[in-house]
Amino acid sequence: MGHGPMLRKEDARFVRGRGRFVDDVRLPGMLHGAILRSPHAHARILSVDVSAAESHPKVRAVITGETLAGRGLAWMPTLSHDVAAVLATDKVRYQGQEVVFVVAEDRYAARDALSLIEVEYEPLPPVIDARRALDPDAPVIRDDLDGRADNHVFDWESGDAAATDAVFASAERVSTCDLLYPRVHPAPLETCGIVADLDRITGKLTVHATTQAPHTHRMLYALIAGIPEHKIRIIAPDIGGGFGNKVGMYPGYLCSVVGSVLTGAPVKWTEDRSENLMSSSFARDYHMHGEIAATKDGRILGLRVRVLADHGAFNGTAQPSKFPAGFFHVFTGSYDVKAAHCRVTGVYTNKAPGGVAYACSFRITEASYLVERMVDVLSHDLGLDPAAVRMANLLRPEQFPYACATGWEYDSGDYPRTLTLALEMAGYDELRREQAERRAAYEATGRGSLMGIGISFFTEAVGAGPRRTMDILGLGMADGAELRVHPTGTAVLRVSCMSQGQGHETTFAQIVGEELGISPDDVELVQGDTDQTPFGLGTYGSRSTPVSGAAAVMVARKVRERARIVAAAMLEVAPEDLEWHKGRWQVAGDPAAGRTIAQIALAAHSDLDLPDGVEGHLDATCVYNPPNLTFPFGAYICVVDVDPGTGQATVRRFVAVDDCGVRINPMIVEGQVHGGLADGVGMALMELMAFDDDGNHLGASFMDYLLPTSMECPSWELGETVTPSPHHPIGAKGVGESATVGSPAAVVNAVLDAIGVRHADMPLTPAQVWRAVQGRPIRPDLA
Ligand code: MCN
Ligand code: CUM
Repeated sequence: MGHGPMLRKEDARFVRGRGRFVDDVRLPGMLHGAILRSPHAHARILSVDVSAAESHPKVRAVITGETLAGRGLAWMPTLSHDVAAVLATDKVRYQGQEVVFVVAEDRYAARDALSLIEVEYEPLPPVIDARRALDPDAPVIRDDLDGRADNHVFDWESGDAAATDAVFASAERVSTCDLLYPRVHPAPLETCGIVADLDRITGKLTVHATTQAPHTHRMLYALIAGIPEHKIRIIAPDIGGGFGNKVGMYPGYLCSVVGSVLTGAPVKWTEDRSENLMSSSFARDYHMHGEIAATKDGRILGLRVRVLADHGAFNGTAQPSKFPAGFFHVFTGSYDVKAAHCRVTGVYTNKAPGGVAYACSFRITEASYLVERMVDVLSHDLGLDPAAVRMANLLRPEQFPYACATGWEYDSGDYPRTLTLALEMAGYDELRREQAERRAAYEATGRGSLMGIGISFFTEAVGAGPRRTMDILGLGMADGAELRVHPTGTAVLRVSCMSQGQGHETTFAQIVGEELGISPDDVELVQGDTDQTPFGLGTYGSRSTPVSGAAAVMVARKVRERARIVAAAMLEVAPEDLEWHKGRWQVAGDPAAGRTIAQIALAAHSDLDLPDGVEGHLDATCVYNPPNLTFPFGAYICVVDVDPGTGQATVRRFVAVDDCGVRINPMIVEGQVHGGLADGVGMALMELMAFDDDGNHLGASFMDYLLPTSMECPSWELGETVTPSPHHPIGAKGVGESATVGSPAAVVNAVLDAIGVRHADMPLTPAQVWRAVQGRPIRPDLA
């Protein structure tokens, strides 16, 4: 009844242009905000003169850092135990930082008024290269923090250092490599925006906003602005892509709220593309030193990693609070290693804050890229086939549940089966033969193109998370769900998570349909409105299926049990005499005597005599606290053609075999994988947030920050294996970030395999590949 490749309900409105996004919200008397941003990466603010802007005939309010300071709002807490400036008071700390917020009668007037503002800056030397951030003479960025004498944010480690050192000391082979996972940006098509509306009579704040986590935002407004939480309603309408960009709290949101408080009118603020790219949460920026220990025949023994993490000017990463490096410590990946250890040092730089975004699964992107690159480096050094090295080291099915060296318990997997399928689909041996022929021809004639085959095998940990170990701002990561079946048998499910394009209206209806034996068309999803949905932490870290999805299953099962009691009363039998069969409760041994959910729902609202203690109606609530994360995995194989003369790499084929346990909607899962594979091609070959030495942002438009299009992507070849999660009620694992996590390494491995180079950093643009072919140093900053 439920699971299967059902077409997406939401597409009926999206393909007709009838989606309703934040920028479509128009309230009576609505005003418009615009932000004056810093042109400097690091500068002291000497004076701010807004008098000319204030006298603009259409300007209704001008908000400066001083205005906010008067209300105790110039700084806000981040999700990572730091504070971030809302509007700068003392210094600006990155180019594009928010300095003044203007509220005017229309958007053009607000923008015009920005040019009337005079800010006097005293430029300071910036810290742009994270590797220089801890130099003794580096300028101190966060002199606002008490007693801060350097740019150090945190040190964090995981794994057993001594055991790892011992493994390395006795290993036959140690390969090392320095890798940069460059700064990239989630770049959703819809930028961030808000309409804030404070009703001065009721005291109620209604916020329409682009948010992946409406309930978390409600609490943040309560904590930051001091508005009682029951007087705050967050509405997230349709969202045009989030990708982690819409998890955190941005200055523009708070300024719009203050603007509404000051003017008594609703205030809309919508970012433009450059603002989104320059100031909203970026992703990655991990400088990694990897070491891999192995026997001379390629048996992996241990991994050791040092990371320098560029967190920008404020530590605003959004992840479970006990994990400052997110889930990076899953870096042993899919392999059975004896010991592993990582140490991560976070530093401040004069760049925008962020770090955890872009389908990252809380830094598993970085971890997966690291280990999959290191396995190829090892294979290269030992002269072994990278597919064979992976196959020899993959965890075996009988090792699950598997406790890895850094403390995770992988729930389930059959890795060799998945890799074998991918190799078969790709025709791996034939590809290697073709590669050898092409290389021989190229070497003989100096002409033609080279080809490369890149493999990656990833394991993710998604679905945060168990309350006992995971929280955000002290909130345990459990999700509520409410389900109500109407008298005529159709149902409404209310959830706390928030779709940004993942198709939840369809898949959550399918979950309930499957559990209750009704059509998914008869189940409506209510999401993205805190006044109408139960509490929960939101959609990121691919947690919707593992957590809210499980809550939906459990609440439907509760309703089903309630229905059983009603059905028993209808059929005048004991509830124990009933069995659930193909969507009905029926009498064991008498299949003709049964009742569907629709029949039961009507009876539950009727004059039927119900047993004592049964209240009638057909509904339930539940809160799901996951016992563990889910561990989806997959094997990816990329085939590229490289023109050594121009350095141009073209992805010819991409085979992706994903295992996300039971698939609720296989078509949507494939769509998620397609999107993530495109992300991987983009990051591996094109995407880069670049800065010059002064901290000027060099990629603040889509002319400079290059996103992949269908022109750069092949026709994806997908396969699947299904290893259910043993602890999820329907065996499903999250999949929304799998392909973004797994694919960059496959593309990079393929390009480097083609040109026979041990390592070069992303993005492998034609210029970079050409330099690598020529044996010249790679300049990621100039990519
Ligand atoms: N699904 C399924 N069977 C499974 C697993 C998932 O049918 N075994 C379906 C789900 O029901 C859901 C979709 O696949 O419709 C993704 O589910 P899940 O893996 O639970 O991920 P989330 O819904 O929590 O989505 C979050 C994830 C993240 S964190 C980022 S970042 C990302 C991603 O989703 N952002 C996206 N994919 C995106 N896709 C779109 N279109 N837009 C974004 O902003
Ligand atoms: Cu890290 S991006 Mo998603 O978790 O929203």
